[in-house]
Formats: sequence, C-alpha cells, structure tokens
Amino acid sequence: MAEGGFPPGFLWGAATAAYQIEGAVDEGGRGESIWDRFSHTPGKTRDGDTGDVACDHYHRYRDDVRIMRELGLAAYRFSVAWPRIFPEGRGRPNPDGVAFYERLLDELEKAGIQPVVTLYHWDLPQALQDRGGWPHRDTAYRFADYAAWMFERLGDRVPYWITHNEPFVVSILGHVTGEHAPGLNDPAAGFRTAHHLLLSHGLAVQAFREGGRRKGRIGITLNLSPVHPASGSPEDEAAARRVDGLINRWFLDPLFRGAYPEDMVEHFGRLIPLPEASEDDMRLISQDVDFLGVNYYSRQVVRHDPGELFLQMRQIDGPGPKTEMGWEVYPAGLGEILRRLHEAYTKAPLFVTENGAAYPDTVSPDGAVHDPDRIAYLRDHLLELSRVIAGGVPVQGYFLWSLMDNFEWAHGYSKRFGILYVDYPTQRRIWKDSAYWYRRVIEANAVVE
Ligand code: GBH
Repeated sequence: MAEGGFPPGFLWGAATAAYQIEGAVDEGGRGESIWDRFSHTPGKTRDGDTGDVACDHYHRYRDDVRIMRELGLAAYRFSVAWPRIFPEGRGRPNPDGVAFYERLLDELEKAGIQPVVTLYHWDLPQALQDRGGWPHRDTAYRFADYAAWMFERLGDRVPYWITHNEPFVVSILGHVTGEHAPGLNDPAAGFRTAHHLLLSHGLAVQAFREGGRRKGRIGITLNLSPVHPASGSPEDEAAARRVDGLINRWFLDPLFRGAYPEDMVEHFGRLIPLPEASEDDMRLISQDVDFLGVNYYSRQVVRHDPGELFLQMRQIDGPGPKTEMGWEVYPAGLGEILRRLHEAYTKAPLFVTENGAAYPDTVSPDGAVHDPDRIAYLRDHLLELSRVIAGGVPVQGYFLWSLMDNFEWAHGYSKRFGILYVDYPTQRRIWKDSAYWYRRVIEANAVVE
C-alpha cells in the first residue's frame, strides 16, 4: 500500500450524536433526557445554550443524508435517543420514536450508507435519573432492556452496534467534575456509574448474542488518550500512570482482562468506597466484543502535584499547537493508542469512531468556509492511521467528528467541529473546505493534498 493509502473496503464515515443534532425535543412523543434538564438549568452551558433545536436534524434528516451521499460516505455513525424509544426510560415503547430511526435507516439504505448505531451517547431518560440514574444498579438492567428491544426491532438492518460512547466521560464529567449532565460532584457515584455502564454493556452484549442469530456486530466506544509524564522524574511518571489508570485502564482492563487495575483499586480505595465488582459482573463485562471503537482527540501531559486530592497530579500544556478546545494537536498519539490496544488488550478489529477538531470557522465574503487548520489536523491523523494499518493493526474504519457543527455539550454552539458549517439562524449547511477535501480522500481511499 502506498504512503497514505488505505486497504480496500476501508469504512469511511462521519459521526454525530442524537442530542447534539436532532432538536425536536418535544416531538414524536420523546421524553425528557438529563441533557434537557441540565442545559435548561441556568449556568450549566455556555450562553444557556440547549439542544431544543440544535441542527434540526429530526426534520432535515433527508437533506442531511443527501449530503452524506454527495460526500461519498460509506458509513454514518449516529446515536439513538433512548427517551424517544422509552420516554420514561422503561415500560411501554413509543412507536413514533423508533419510526424516526426507521425513516433515517430507509434513507441511509437508499443512499448505500452503512449505519453504525450508538445506543447511549449521554441522553439518559430523566425519569431514570429521578430513580437514581447510573449510580443506581437498576439503570444497567433498564439499559439492557432498551438495547434488547432495539436489537429485536432493528437488528436486521444495523450492521454495527455500539453500546456506549465514552463511559469515562459519563462517569467522571457527569458525576465527579459535574461539567456534564447530571452535574454531580460525587466521586463515589462516579465509580458506581462506571461499573454500571460497563455492566450494562455486558448485559446488552449478552442480549445481542442470545439465540445466536444476529447478523450485525457489536462493540463499545472508549475515549482513549496516551498519558505522558511532564518529566522523567519518578513522581511525574507515577502521576502519568495514575491518569492512564483512570482514563484508559479503568475501562480497558475490565473489558479485556476481566478486572479493574489493581494499582488504581488500591489508590481510589483509599479515598472513596468503590462498588463491589462480583465475578459474575466481571464475566459479563469481559465478554468478547466484535470490535472496539476508539475516540481520539489528543494526549495528556501530567505533572505530580500532591496538593490535588484525587490523582495528585496536574495537567500541563504539551508543546504542540492547540485547537479551539485548547487540546494539543498530537497525531502520533493516535498510533500510540491503537498499537497499544492491539498489543496489550485485544486482537479484535478496531474502528476510530471519532477524531476531529474545533476551530473558529466563519463564512467568508465569497460564501466559502476556509478551514485549513482542520484539514491539516485530519490529514496528519489520517497519515498516522495509514502507517498504523500498514504496521499490521486491524483498523477497519474511520469516523470523522463531526459531520456538521452541533451542540458541543457544555460549550453550546460556540465550538464548531463539523466539516459542514451550520448557519443556525437559517439551518443552512455549508460545505467547509475540509468537506470537499474529505470527499477526495474517500474517493482516492488515500490521504490527498
Ligand atoms: C467526544 O467527547 C464526544 O463523544 C462528542 O460528543 C463530542 O462532541 C466530541 O468528543 C468533541 O468534544 O478533558 O483534559 O481530559 C470527547 C471527550 C475530550 C474527553 C478530550 C477527554 C481529553 C482532554 N474527550 N478529553 S481532558
């Protein structure tokens, strides 16, 4: 394979998530989610932004799929809003809710685009939050019921299922730092959440395998980052191991080795009560998946800091350029993570389920959106990916984050990750230069200038 080339059949895609693009939060019988509640709570999101309208994709999905086809996408990763399917999180399913996703699948099918469906991208039904949310074990069983219902209903049409998106972010940003819904500051709840998310993943995989007649494949998506010490000092190296132990190993080890990492159990166990992890739970969690999804944006550089209670560390800026999120551009980290996964954790196929960058895009007087920084970011990460694959790591697809600008969680609409620019007042989608560029990459099956 030539430099910058990709294997035949490589799955080129783009990704979105329900709450970030759909809008129509009161339509089609949808129930309230924790992100509706959180974003409508004063002070939680930038400028009080909410997902009430977002990109209005709920009404514009046909046009959006047409653009996907024009881009030449082979696959589209989206998420299902659980409260559209079960407005109360459990009980009776809402027929109008699933009908929306059936219409979307119809359009994708006509366009020849493979759907990759994430079941949980952070929008828990508020009714389940009211009963204790993810820190409460029962929520794992409710997720499994929802997942099983989706497999039953759409199993014939969906080739790839992803149970969860980024359980680290749900656990830590949602329950420990409180930057995300439900906005808790309760470390013990964060670790119960992590365990119940993993358990619910295991239960869903079990439901998927039952009967052994499913056509599709099932996996999970983790946000993974290499963690590097600020210096060669033993203190900084230990700090880096701890951060790695939380972001990466706390999720990888249970999934692929059937146990939480011992050094971290000891570390956190001194600070807070950790949930009981029975052998039965760990067996469920570590069932084989068909693939692992990796969301990669940046690395972490950390320094020992005894004043910080939780991990005794402080994050410092790496030397590279930063995106508008303040995240260092560090393409080598993508290769580092993927090689490590293949060597130390799993021989299963890997997918990059998110990778991309926010930059302060504007529409020029000529009507175009020139985003050379984003093209450079994507190009350098794809060049790294093509080298990783050439080196024998089985990465089967790449999903750019994101298809279009959208509701960037606590940052609201202030951060634009799309290759399509969304003019929110008119909802017009404008192709950024990166969209034209990505179309050429897909067409060439190789990184192009
Ligand atoms: C993803 O989250 C989400 O899946 C997606 O919905 C979101 O829009 C997109 O990325 C862009 O943000 O916070 O210092 O640990 C990414 C979440 C961001 C978590 C980077 C880890 C590392 C920097 N990740 N973060 S830090």
